[in-house]
Formats: sequence, structure tokens, C-alpha cells
Amino acid sequence: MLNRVLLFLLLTTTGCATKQQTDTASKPNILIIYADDLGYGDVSAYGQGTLKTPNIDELAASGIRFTNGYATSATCTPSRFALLTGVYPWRNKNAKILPGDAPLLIDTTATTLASMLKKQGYETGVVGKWHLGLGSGSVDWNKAIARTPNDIGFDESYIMAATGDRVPTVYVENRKVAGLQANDPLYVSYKENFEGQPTALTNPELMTKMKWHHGHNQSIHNGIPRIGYMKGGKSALWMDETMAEVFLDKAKAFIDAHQAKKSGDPFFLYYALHEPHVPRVPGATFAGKSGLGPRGDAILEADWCVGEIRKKLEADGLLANTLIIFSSDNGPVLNDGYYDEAVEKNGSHTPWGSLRGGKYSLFEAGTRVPFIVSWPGRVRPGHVRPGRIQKGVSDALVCQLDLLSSLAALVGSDAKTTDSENLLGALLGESETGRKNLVLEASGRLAFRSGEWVFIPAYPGRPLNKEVNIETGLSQQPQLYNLQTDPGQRTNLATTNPQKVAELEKQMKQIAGD
Ligand code: NG6
Ligand code: CA
Repeated sequence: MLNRVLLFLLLTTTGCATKQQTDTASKPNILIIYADDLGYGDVSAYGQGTLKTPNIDELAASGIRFTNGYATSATCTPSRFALLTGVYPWRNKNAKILPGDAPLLIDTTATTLASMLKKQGYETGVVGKWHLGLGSGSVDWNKAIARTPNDIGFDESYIMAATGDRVPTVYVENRKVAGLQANDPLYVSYKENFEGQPTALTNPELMTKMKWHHGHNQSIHNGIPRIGYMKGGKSALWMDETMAEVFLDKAKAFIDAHQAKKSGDPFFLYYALHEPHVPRVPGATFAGKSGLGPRGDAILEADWCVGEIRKKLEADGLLANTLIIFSSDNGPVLNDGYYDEAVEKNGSHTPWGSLRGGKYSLFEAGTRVPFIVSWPGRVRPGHVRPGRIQKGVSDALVCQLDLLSSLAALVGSDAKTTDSENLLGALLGESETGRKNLVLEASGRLAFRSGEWVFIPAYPGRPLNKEVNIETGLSQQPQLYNLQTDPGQRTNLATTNPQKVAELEKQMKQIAGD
């Protein structure tokens, strides 16, 4: 009898625990960590390069590592547009690499990851690289900025407007340039220099930290030449050396502020690292640590940030119920416009892994990126699924574009877009089924992945981008590759398999139009 009572108690209490868990678990905290120009082979969990990224590896070991995870595009702005809106970026003609004074690219009435989650009760924040434009085309940096991330669903923002190599080299907090003083206003132009301001061409001696290789020969700040012209705002200018730490501290502060409110609401934090985009200027702790020069050092610093933010969640008791998604906006590049020894010191490291191409490329390494999902309270590799998922590896075809519909499904929102697929099962490692196909983009040109096949239409243009030494994927001939048998895209099967070419071309046109 006593045994029966015990058994009954045991069953009912575990039953309750499970129910409670599922209730809270449907709205976990969500943290997207988004690296900049980090390649498929840059993360050691992928077993490809020589660099070691222990913290990202630990994240992967705690969840699912996707071998077919994609950004939509081979450059930053379009990939970020797709991540936040769930819409293919080539549907918007302005979704190209933006200057630092570009207007906000995302329509303030559009559904974004942030606005969708906010509607579901999330507190939302973005910290780090933005590169999706601000204002309406003529920002006065000395006044409150009218259109910022705060107008597309983020409660809080602490960002750099564009990239580290573009002016203005300041942080923007919500609507204001952080630390700006009224007696030293900030001016920015991408058209002409301000009178009397030095540039890399007029005053090369001011490039004390880094020299330009191509582009990047306009205003100089912190001994590094940049793209665009800038004047004033001295008190607000960032130090490249402390950027990773500044963003990490702001990310932690966002979590602290959320905890302090005790609202019981979950949070969504989009933490967009700048590393390893140019200029690569790691903090003193990481300078010289990788043996691969500043690019490798910057990756080690980013890896450290991933570890620190994870530790923070753990210390605050939030880790089990936080869904962490780690990925990158596009593939890797060594020389992206500065003499920073990325090429010379790369050694036998393969940032692109076994894939062909890199940043800017229509070949796989342009868009196939590290893609990791961890949610210790729910995603448990080894628990239920057979095969590779049991080992924490999924080969399902997934794209950052799908986060909008997938996370909407998770939190009980009916938001979705035509382009964004609900792949929640795949993302949580509960299913091996991902997308059937995906349109890939590089500089406005499209390729089409379908199952194990990838089709690249014939395009005019140079096959090699000589400045960065990356194959563009462009060819006068149509290209067809079987990624199952030829992941490095060495054998063009277009002439031997014209039927497949025709089939993929037709499918691609149905999605993308002519
Ligand atoms: C290119 C820059 C490159 C980088 C890129 C944007 C030159 C010559 N090259 O135009 O250095 O800034 O834009 O990178 O200026 S992304 O990752 O933000 O897309
Ligand atoms: Ca990028």
C-alpha cells in the first residue's frame, strides 16, 4: 500500500514538473550570437581548420551543430536583412552592403524577429554590429536619430551603425551617439571630405596601426584608415581594441537590466559580434595569441565572448532556459582591404573548410556558415533521435531566413513569411528534415540549392575577385554540382546532366522570378 502511495506521488509530481517545464519552455530566452565574416572552417567544432575555438565548440557540444546551415547571402547587409525579416534580401533592391550614413533598410511596419517576439511578451535588445541603416537618409548625428533598431521592435539598442571600417566610428545607444559632447559635434559624409581633415591619401603617416590595401583610404581614426569621411565627435569615438569588450559588457548589462525588472518576461538579445571583420584589432589579451595574425586573434576574442556570455547566463541561472543560436553573416575572407597579415600568417588554416569560395562568392563558402543551436533545457542530443543527430550533428538544410517562422512557431505567434519556413523541429534536433531548397545570393546574383544539388546560372563577370583573392562563382557557363559527392564543387555536371539544370532553373525562377 505504502509503495503504491509512493508510486502515485512520484508519478504525479514528475508529471507536474514536466508540465511546468513545457509551459515555461515554450517561451525561452532567445540569444542570437552573430559573428561577422566567420567561415565554415573557422570553428574547430567543424573539424576543418587549425584554429581552436573551445567556447563555440562547447556550445556546439551542448546542442546541435548544422552542417548545412546558411546565411542567405555572401555579404553582411543582405544576410542581416533576411535574418531579421524572414524575407529573401534580393526582393529588396536596396539590400546591398550599406555605407554608414544609409537610411534604415527595414520598413518600420514590417514584422521582424524583434517585433514578433516583443508582441509575444519578450523584452528585446540588440548589441553590436547593425549595418542595416539608420534614419531616413540625412542623419544629423548630433540629434536624436528618428529611425533606429528601436523602431523595428527592439526595446534597447547599442550598436555601431555599419562596420568597423566605415565611419562614423562611434557607438549609437538607442537614438543617440553615445558619449557625444555638444561642443564637438560629429559630421559624416560619404561624398566629400571636410575641409582640413586628413585622409590616408593626404596624410599616410597617420596610419600608425594599419595600412590600407584596397579601398579604406579616407578618414583616419585610431591610426586606421576607413571608408567615408568624418569630422569631430572626439569624445564619442570608439577604440577598436576595446570594441569586443564594450559589446560584451553591454550584452551582459542588457541581461542584468532584464533580471532586475523581475518582470518574468523572457528576453530576446541579438548579439552581433564585429569579429573577425576588418579592421581586425583585438584587445591586448588576444593580440598575438592565435599565431595566425590579427584575424585569428579576433576569432579567439569572439570565441572568448561566446564563453563569457554563456557563463553569465549560467551564473544567473538562465542557461537551461535560453535558446542560443550561433552563426555568421557570410563566409570568410583573408585580405579584405588592409595589410593585416591575414594572408601571410594563415598557415595551413582553412577558414572556408573543404568548401569552395569565401565571402562575396556564389560558391558554397560564401553562404554556408557555422550554425549551432543550443538550449540545454530542451535540445538534448543523444536523447531521442537516432543517427547523426544523436551525436549532436544535423545535416538538415536550414537557413537564417527560417528563424522568423520557426521562432514564431515556438513562442505561439502566427507570424510567418512566404520565404521563411517553420523548421522548428529541425532546429531543435527533433527532426532531420530541413528545407527542400534555398536561393543563395552574392552581390545580387542568385544560385539555387535543392537537395544535394546546387545550380549556378551563367553570369558575366570575373571568375576571380583579385583584390580579395576569392573565386566569385561567376562563369559564362551554367554550373551544376552534386554536394554529396563533390562538396568542394570541383566537377561541373551541367553538360552531363542538362535535365537537372532545367529542373533547378525552373524551380529557381518560380521562387525568384526572372
Ligand atoms: C567592402 C569593403 C570590405 C568590407 C565589405 C563589407 C572595400 C574595398 N571593401 O566594400 O572591406 O567592408 O565591403 O563587409 O571597401 S560586410 O561583411 O559588412 O558585408
Ligand atoms: Ca560580414
